[in-house]
Amino acid sequence: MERTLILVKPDAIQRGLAGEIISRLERRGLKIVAMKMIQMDRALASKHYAVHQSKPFFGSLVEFITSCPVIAAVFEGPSAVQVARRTMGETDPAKSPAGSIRGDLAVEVQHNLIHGSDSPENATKEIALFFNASEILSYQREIDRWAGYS
Ligand code: D4T
Repeated sequence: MERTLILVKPDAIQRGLAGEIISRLERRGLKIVAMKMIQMDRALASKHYAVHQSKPFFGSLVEFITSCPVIAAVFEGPSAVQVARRTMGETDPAKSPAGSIRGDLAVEVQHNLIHGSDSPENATKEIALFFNASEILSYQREIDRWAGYS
């Protein structure tokens, strides 16, 4: 079982696509184990995107991600990182296959609707940036029992 950090970005919130995006990840089979709406500040955005600090798009990326509230969530499931990334599509929506979130709903790289961790190691670090351990609630055992798996 793996966990990944998902951010539903400001463009998705403004366009009213949060439900659609969360729903696609849920329908794929990932379970929500934590979720909150937050206004990211520059400090958090800079930490989250530290790897891009030297890139020319860093400034506008931080402006964008702090421009309005985002939904931060932790999704859990087998190979959650890869499953979420495949469901999202490529970083550049223009290169994303139809059927993916970005391939169906976005056209430009900065406004690509959603963030998902790119490795289990980064997922652990990113989840710790946004959530305390006590905010992550796993209902998996109850869900499995309800579904007759245990
Ligand atoms: P995030 O991190 O938002 O899930 O995106 P990805 O993991 O898919 O892609 P990334 O880390 O390479 O890029 C982070 C973020 O920067 C924006 N971006 C990216 C941009 O505005 N201009 C660019 O040229 C690139 C490559 C989009 C996502």
